[in-house]
Amino acid sequence: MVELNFSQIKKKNVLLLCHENADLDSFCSASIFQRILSKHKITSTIAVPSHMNEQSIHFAFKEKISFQKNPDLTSFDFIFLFDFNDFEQLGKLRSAFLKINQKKVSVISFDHHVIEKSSIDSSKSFIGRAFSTTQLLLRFFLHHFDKKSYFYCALGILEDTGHFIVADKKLFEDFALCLERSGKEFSDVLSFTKQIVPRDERIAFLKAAQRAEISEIGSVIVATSTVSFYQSQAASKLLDFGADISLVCGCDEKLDTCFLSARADSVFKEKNKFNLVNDLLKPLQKRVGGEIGGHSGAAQWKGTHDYLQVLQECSFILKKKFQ
Ligand SMILES: [Mn+2]
Repeated sequence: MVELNFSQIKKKNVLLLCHENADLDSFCSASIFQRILSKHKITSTIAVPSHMNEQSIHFAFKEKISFQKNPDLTSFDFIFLFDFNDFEQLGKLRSAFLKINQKKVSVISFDHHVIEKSSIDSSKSFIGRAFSTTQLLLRFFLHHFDKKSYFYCALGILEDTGHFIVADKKLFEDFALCLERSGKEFSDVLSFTKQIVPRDERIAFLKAAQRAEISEIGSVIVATSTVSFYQSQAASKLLDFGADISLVCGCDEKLDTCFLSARADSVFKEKNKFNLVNDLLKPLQKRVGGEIGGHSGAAQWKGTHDYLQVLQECSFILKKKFQ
C-alpha cells in the first residue's frame, strides 16, 4: 500500500482537478481529498476544466464546496487528478496541461479506470480496481476519513455503480460502512444521485431510439445509433431497452471528429467474459487509429473517420468474436 507523504505537500500550491463534465464520483473524490488535506493543514483548490454535470453542481451548492473553472495550471506545484488518467478528459485544459513541466509539477492520479499506455500518471500508485474513485480513496485513506468523507464516498459509489447494477460483496460492505459512519440514511444518498434529465438530453434519447438499428450477431443483440450530443447517455439507454451491446456515434463536423460511445450489459459481459476496451475498442483503434478510454462496460473512441465506417468496423470485430 502506498503512503502519501503529506509533509511534502505542505505549503505548496495544490490543485485537485476533476475530469471534464465532472460527475459525482470525480467531484466527491476531490472533495474527500480536500478534507483529508485540510486535516493536515494543507489548503487546496478544486477545479474542473469547464463543466460539471447537474448532480455535481447540485452537490457542490448544497455542501457549499467551492470550485474553479479553467484553472491556471502553471500556478500549482501539485496537481491531483480525480477519476481520470487520460489527456482526453482534460477538455479544454489539455493543451495547457501538455505544456506544464512535469519536473517542477507533480501530477498524481486517483483513478479506477483501465490504465492505457497513453495514461498521464504511469506511476500507478493510486490506481486500482474499484467500482468508484471514492471507493479507491476509502481503501487508501480509510483512517483519514471523517463523517462527511464517508457520505461523499457513498455518493460516488452509488453513482458509479449505476445504483448497484455492478457490485460485489466488498462494495456492499464498503457502502454499508459509509452509511453507518456518515450517519446518513440511504434515502439521503439516493436523493443526491437522482437523475435530473434536461429536455435536450431527453430529446437526444428519443432520437437515438428512433434511429437505432438492431443486429443479432450470433446470440448477441447489438444496437447502433447516431446522435449529435449525449452519445454516452443514449448508449446506456439502448441497454435499458434490451441491447447486450450498444454503440452510439456522433460527429462534430467543425472539428472533423467522430465520437463513439459503447456500452455493454453487465450480465452479458460477465457471462461472455467480454471487455469493451480489450475486445472492441483496442481492435478498432488498431484498424482506424483514434483515441480510446473507459472500462469493460462503458468506453469511448474518438477519431477522424466517418461514423458509418466506424460502426461497420465495430460490427466486423464483433462478428469475428461472436459469430
Ligand atoms: Mn468514476
